[in-house]
Parts: sequence; structure tokens; C-alpha cells
Amino acid sequence: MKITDARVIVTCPGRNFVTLKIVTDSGITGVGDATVNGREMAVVAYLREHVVPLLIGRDPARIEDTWQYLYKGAYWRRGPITMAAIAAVDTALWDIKGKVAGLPVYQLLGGRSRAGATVYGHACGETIEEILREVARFVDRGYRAVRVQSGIPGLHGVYGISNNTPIYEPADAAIPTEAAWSTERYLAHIPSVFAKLRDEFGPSLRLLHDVHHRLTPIEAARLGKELEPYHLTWLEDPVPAELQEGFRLIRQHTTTPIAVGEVFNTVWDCQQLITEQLIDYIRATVVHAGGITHLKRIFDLAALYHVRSGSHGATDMSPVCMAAAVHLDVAIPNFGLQEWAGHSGETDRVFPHGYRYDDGYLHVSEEPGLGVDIDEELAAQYPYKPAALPVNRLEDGSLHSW
Ligand code: CS2
Ligand code: MG
Repeated sequence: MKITDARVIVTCPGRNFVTLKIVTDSGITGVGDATVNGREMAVVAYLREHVVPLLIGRDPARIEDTWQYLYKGAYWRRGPITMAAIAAVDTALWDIKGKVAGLPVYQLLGGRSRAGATVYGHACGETIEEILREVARFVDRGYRAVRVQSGIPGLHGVYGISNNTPIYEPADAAIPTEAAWSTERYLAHIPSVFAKLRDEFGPSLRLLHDVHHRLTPIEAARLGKELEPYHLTWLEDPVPAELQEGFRLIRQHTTTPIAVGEVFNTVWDCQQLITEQLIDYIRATVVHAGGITHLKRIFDLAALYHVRSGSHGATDMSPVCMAAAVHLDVAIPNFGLQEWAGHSGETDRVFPHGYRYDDGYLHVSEEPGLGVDIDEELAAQYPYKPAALPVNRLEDGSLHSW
């Protein structure tokens, strides 16, 4: 079998997605997600100019060799754009391999380890009353885990608060929206939110919170300590993660579990975090961390150090990425949680898929391959719309992590 074509499809059914479709001489095709939120066209160019020409004529069965060829062959290794491009190729080749074998991809990854992937959704609100109503909605729908983001008194446009849209889409303008931030106001407010949540929902509902890269290690240590009575499942992205050893300071002060990794693109971004047990969940994803091949390598390393998976699953992970994620989720031994923000109806129509939600779990498709595709005709009806992620400024105007 040979690769005869590879199409890079850009579509915007409510938000932008980049999808790679690989075509073989047998007529079997495979798809891979290549979406990097706010930098989509960089990946499109990388794929079209520097990857697709190398794929034509290659044997699609040689997944590992292709991965090494695109990773080492680039000379300039790692980075979000390169690794998303490699991820898309890798994911599409696993899709093809499953179709050729007549098996769902999870069967090629060691078979089923669990009934389904426990998911968490996004509850948010400007006020505690709104938050309690939102969390109750998720509980009523059978969710066992809920991420909670709160408005902060005195601040507007805080991360995670959807402005009356059913689904939170942070990439909301071609030129970055400027959001305001105050660590002091944030740290003063958040513990009271979780105190009220525990009063309302009791001790067993799994509660998570995303700090979204905004604190220093000692600030994160303070927050972790103050949240200890509320037993969060995890505190996510407490600090920007370039300084892996910074997490040691957080660890020294608090037992609140730490999750990090949605922005990571290779195992080297988290090798110290995992091997020194500085984190509890690794949130790397299929689309951002080099595809199924490399993400399984990261999860296998994590399994040696009591670190569980907790893959990112916001709306900018397309249904192609989510389909691949659920195959890994049901197969690996150290699965933790799967984020699932869900997608718009338009998106679900552009990307017909077999995974489905039921009673707090995402269930994997039993179709051969990944069980997802892209309707290219429908996709063409939604042209790309430039959209950048916001930036964050402190009250004195300093540029801060968003
Ligand atoms: C967030 C995301 O879902 C999460 O945990 O961190 O909403 C993140 O901000 C977006 O995926 C960025 O594109
Ligand atoms: Mg996050």
C-alpha cells in the first residue's frame, strides 16, 4: 500500500479546525487533527509545504518510521507547530492501520482496560449561585467530575467564564482580546467558591480547577494549601510550565494534586515533572504531543511514577483528536480523567464520529480505525476565520500569562 495524496482541510463550523486526510492507493483514508488554537495557518503551511510532499509514495503501515522521519528529519525538533503536524500524520496512519486490520485502534494499543473514559465538563459562573446551578446540571447529567471556573469580584472577562454562549470559546477575535487579571483578587476569592461547592455537593463529587498558568510557585503553594480541605481532584496549570523544577516548591507545601501538560508537545516538556513525581496528572493530548505514538510513550513513562493521564479536551481539540483520545483512554493502564467540553452541532456534523457520551463516560467507537471522518463538502461551507486567543494584563498594565 502507498500514500497517494494528503489533503490539509481548514474549516470553521463555529471555530477553526485543521484536519489532515491521508489517501492510499487502496482507497483507504485516515484523518488526523492538526489544530493549534490561534495559530492554525502556521500548521497548515508546515504540513502543505514541508510534510505532505514527503508522504507521497510512503508505506502508510510504517507509522514509527514515519514519525522518526518527520521528527529527526526536520532537524529543528519539537515545538507546537511541528509536533501538531507530526501528530496529524501519526493519527491518520493509526486510523488507516485500524481500517486495514478491521479493528478499532484501541485493540491495536493493547485492548480494552475499562468500560469507558470518565469525563469532566466545564461548569462556570460569575457568581456562586450561577456556579452551583451549573454544577448541578452536570451532576444531573451523570458527570462524576466537574471543572469549576469562577468570575472574580472586580475583574471582567476572566478565563473560563463563557459569555452566555453554551460552549466556552476563548479565541474570540482576530486581534487578541485584552483581559484583566489580579492575582490578589483571585487568591482571595477562589477558596470560598470551593468551600460552598463542598457544602452543596458533599465530599465525593470530583472537583477540578484550572489556574491557567497564572501564579508563581509560592502563590500556587498557598492556593493548594487553602484548597486542601476541599479535596480537589486536581489544580491545573498552577504556574507557567517552562520551569519544571518550580513545581518542587508547590509540592513541598501542599497535597492538592497537580495537573499540567495541555501545552506540552513532547515528553521532554514533562520528563522531570514525571520522573520526580512533581505532578499527579499529565494532560498532554494527541493533537499537541506528536500523535498517538508519542502520547502513549508519555503515558507509559508516567505509569512508572504513579502519574495518571488527564488529557486536554477543550473545544479546540477537534472530534478527530477526541476520537483518538478515547481509544488511548480505554486502553492505557494509568488513565485518570478525560476533559470533554463538547462541540457545536455544526462541528459534529462536519466531523461524523462514533464516540458517544453516556452516564459520565465517553464510550469509544467499535468501528475499524478511529471511528471519525470529515465531511469535506460540508467543511468547505465554513471558511477559515482568523481568531486569536486573548492576552492578559495586570491592573498596572503588565502583560501576564493568559
Ligand atoms: C483550557 C483550555 O480546557 C482547558 O483546560 O486550558 O480552554 C485552553 O484555554 C484552550 O484549549 C486554549 O486553546
Ligand atoms: Mg487548562
